[in-house]
Amino acid sequence: LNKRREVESAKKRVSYTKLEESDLFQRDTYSFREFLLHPDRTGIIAEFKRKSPSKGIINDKVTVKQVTNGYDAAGASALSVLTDRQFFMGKKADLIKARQVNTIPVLRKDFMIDPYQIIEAKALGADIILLIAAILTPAEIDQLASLAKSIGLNVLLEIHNLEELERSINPNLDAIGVNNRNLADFTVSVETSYKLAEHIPAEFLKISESAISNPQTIKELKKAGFNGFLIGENFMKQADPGLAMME
Ligand code: IGP
Repeated sequence: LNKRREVESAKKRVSYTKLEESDLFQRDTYSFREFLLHPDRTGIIAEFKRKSPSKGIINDKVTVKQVTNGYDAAGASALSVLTDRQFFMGKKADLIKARQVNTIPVLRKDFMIDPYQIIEAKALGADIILLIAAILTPAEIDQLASLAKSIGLNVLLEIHNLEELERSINPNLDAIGVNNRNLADFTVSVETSYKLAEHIPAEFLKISESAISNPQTIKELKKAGFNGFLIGENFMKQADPGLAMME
């Protein structure tokens, strides 16, 4: 068993080294803050998502290049790309593609639970990683966030209630995202964002995630102090998501 463990950890070291030597890993990442607060950008983090557990297939007829170039042209501050295959029909190649054909920050949208995924995220071209408070202990969040910061990645922590916010907050985070969708039962309410806004300390960027479907909501979220708006389905369900964002 010990021998076996040695072999496994040697293998892991080799694959870590390979990731760290890749060109994408070596690049300097974009600053999430700079693009979110840029006066010529909308604050929208526009998502490429073919399928979701709550909606099934949303759009499987568009390409990463077509959609993300459209989002950039429409003023997106960042792109969000799902890499989870099982629930979202995403793949790692989607993230690499989004990075190669755009010059704005890209968020790796996945369920990150292991340091390996953080190293891998950078090697796939991500600028931002997502940590979900509901599935991680405060110690795990601290460990993953500090690893991410040490290699230049921006960290977005997703929360759904006050308890998750209070137990998870730490100085290695850049942004706090309030998910308006309850991952336990898929119900949505933008009220969740309004309720939690005042509890997020001023040094963190404030993001509202999910179920945002019109410009009026964005206006109101801005008034409540939000800097970023993560939008997926509302754009992706259109034949031309980039054009839908423009309108
Ligand atoms: C986008 P919507 O309702 O605009 O498609 O939501 C985004 O917030 C949602 O995809 C999301 C998500 C997540 C997906 C939020 N948190 C965590 C996967 C994992």
